[in-house]
Amino acid sequence: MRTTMLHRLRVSLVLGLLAFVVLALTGCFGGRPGSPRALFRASMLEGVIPFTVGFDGSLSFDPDGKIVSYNWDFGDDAIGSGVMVSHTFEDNGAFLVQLTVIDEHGNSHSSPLVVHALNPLPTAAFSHSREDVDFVIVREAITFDASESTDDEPIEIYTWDFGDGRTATGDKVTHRFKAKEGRTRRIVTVTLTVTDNDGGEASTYKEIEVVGGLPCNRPSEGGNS
Ligand SMILES: [Ca+2]
Repeated sequence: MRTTMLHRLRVSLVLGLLAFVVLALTGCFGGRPGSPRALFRASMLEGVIPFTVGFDGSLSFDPDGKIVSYNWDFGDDAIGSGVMVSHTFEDNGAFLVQLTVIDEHGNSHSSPLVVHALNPLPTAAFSHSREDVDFVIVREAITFDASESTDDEPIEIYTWDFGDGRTATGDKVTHRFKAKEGRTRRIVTVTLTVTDNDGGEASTYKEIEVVGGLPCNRPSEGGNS
């Protein structure tokens, strides 16, 4: 009798375990019965534009059937289809990429993932009209030209600091360094800062020797020139 009871207990345990496995395989634990699951990975989650990301949706599965379509929304008005796709992000921003899988019964499921597309920063560079000599003369009109600066899109703001308390804006500006009493040679630092349309900034500077002082018995020059 004892052997029969043990046998029944074993059979019950085996049947219970089998039922558990079947339920797990059919996805009947949690979630909507019959729904597929969208799962995917990306080759990278962040990059400087333009950059291409590979997406792999092969981790997706359907517990009681098969997935018949893989649809991608890249979050930047572009879409795609297929188990494995790639997409090039051309604009900077945070993009919500979504994979939607559909099974043969029309059940669907979506999963999201965020890709960060970064703005390329500008580079700042300038020259001036007296590069041919090592110095500039006071009150001489010097042209500063920032057109060597670069960015992936047109630079929006050029800001100059002439190191003498005065500033200016514009890609090409003219500046006259004032004379200072008692100083016939001095070094000024001219700084250019460029700002792109996404707020990205870059700066560069040059040290320039300014030669010439005030004529005798003349006070320091004032006002802008
Ligand atoms: Ca830029």
